[in-house]
Amino acid sequence: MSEKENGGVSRRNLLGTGLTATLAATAGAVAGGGAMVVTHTGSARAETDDDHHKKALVPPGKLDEYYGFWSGGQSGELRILGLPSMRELLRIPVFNRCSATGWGATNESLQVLTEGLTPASRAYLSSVGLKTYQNGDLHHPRPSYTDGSYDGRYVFVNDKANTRLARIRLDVMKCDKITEIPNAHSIHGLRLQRYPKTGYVFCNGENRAPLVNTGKLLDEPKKWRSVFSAVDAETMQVSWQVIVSGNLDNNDADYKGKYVASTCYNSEEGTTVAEMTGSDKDHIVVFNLAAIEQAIKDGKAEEINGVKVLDGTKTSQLGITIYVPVANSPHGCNAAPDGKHLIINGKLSPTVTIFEWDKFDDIFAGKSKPESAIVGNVEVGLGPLHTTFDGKGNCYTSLFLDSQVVKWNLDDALRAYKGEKVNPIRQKLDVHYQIGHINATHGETKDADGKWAVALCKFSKDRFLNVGPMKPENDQLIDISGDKMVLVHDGPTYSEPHDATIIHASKLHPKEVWNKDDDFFRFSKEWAAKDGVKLGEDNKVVRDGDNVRVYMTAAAPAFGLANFRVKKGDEVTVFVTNTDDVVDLAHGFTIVDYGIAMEIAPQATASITFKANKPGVHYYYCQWFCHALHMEMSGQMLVEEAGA
Ligand code: CUK
Ligand code: CUA
Repeated sequence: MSEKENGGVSRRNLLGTGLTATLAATAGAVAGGGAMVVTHTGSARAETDDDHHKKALVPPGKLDEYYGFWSGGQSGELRILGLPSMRELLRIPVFNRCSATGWGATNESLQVLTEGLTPASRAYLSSVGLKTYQNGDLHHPRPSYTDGSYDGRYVFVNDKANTRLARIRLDVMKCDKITEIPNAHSIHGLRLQRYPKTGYVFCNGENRAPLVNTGKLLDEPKKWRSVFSAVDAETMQVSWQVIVSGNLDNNDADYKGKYVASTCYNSEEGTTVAEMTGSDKDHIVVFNLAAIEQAIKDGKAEEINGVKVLDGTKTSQLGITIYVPVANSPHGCNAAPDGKHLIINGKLSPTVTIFEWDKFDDIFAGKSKPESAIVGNVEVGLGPLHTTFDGKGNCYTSLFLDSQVVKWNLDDALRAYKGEKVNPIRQKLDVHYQIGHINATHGETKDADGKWAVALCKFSKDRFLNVGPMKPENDQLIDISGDKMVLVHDGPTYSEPHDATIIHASKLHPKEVWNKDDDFFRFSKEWAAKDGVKLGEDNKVVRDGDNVRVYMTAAAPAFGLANFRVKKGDEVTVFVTNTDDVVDLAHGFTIVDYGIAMEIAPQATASITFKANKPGVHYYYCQWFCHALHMEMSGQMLVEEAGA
């Protein structure tokens, strides 16, 4: 590395960073010069931007300190990034179809994708020749909690496009449950119960629609409803729902397990932009969990589509919700890690409004007015969307219109609201461009550690090579560990991360290989049991009328069956078990000219069902490079003409 590439940083400081490559280069230079000049160690020097870039550098072979769970937006997938390197580590297909893994085509994935559909959707999909939806719009990945800390069990994600909630198992990084939420329309805001644990998953039905939505009330939008849902995190069944006035955008839960709050940008209950932004006030709605559970027990709920639904509108007498007016069109809703405060982001208003959770006690008890929960209001800049936290009393709010992140101090904001002459604003940092979410390391837990924040920018414009009219998004990494925020990395991403949550690597311990008896393989296990076949041992073709079940192993570099023979018109299910017990030794199974492909990770079984309607010799091959003889890992499906 030349002196110029070092950016003028002295040898002493390079040593201080502890980068082995640099160290070696420096040692060489020292030896060449014939003198040991490692002096001044420990002397103070202001950090430069260059130092920050180096902090984010993860040299080859070194591991990241954090896992980031990245929303894939309209791509429908979840992604795992390593931080601070911002390297993409894995894509987890959820609502999308995946060519590599066969997600959406394998029986295992179809079980997950279909079992939670509502009867109405199942009927609709089958009428158009589909088993499940082919797309999704995944905005909010949220890891499960125990007592306000990440517990490493699951990540939950919403589907705004097709009103679903999905769960990803963190031990194997696979989606294992998807539930379509009845009575709601478009799940947007999604947050989890923090205390005592997750518990409930809170899902905001963003759009107002007729309840029940079967073709009536088409021209009476005032009678349409937005519905809030609580889903049981273990069973993934809807526990209860609450009808609200207005609509539901983003939500968050407190740290005591008592309340959930949600923003509403359409208190007008309009259907056009002009109507929805007509009034200069909207509101937040606060849900009282104990009161809701009591009302359900007391039989106050109406059962709609198999779910207990309560009236939580402004005119309800149940005492389960309160409505607090805030400035027009609020968006983000973020519980601070101090456990006491809730930040509502103004969007159309250049302000954030601070609430104190405990004040809701007296409001629900009828002892004080809803507005009494407001304990601060800060003018932060234009287009505040979301806020994250460093655990040291500072808040970081994204400003969509200003393309900035504003750092402000919570205590100072509370004091300023009481009339003291303090300015809570600490710094504004340009980001590129039009930032949506911002999220800091552990910022949504009581373990917020104030190290890094990611700014998820909607526009990248000129930040990357021009790739035509569609540009990548730009996820920027910000060092928030010092007094000043410093931008350290530009990260192009595919459409469209709305949000990300970041977990320290010490919190997660994914398996290296599958447990071959995992319940994820229940489809294959059940069929194998019926057919008297030992998965992973037997290689066998079972004919059962027109149904043919082909069981085979995959052990590098060969499939257990060199070929199998079926007849045109047969319904064929191929079960492949990867018997290799070696880290990272995945196999695949692709049938040429049949549109069939799936992944089989170490010790996994995957299966896929199709009609053998095309006679001929069709090679199957392993599409995951697994061995020096990977190219040879193939066989033939021989499809006879019917009656042959
Ligand atoms: S929302 Cu996209 S920027 Cu769906 Cu969390 Cu705010
Ligand atoms: Cu097995 Cu490539």
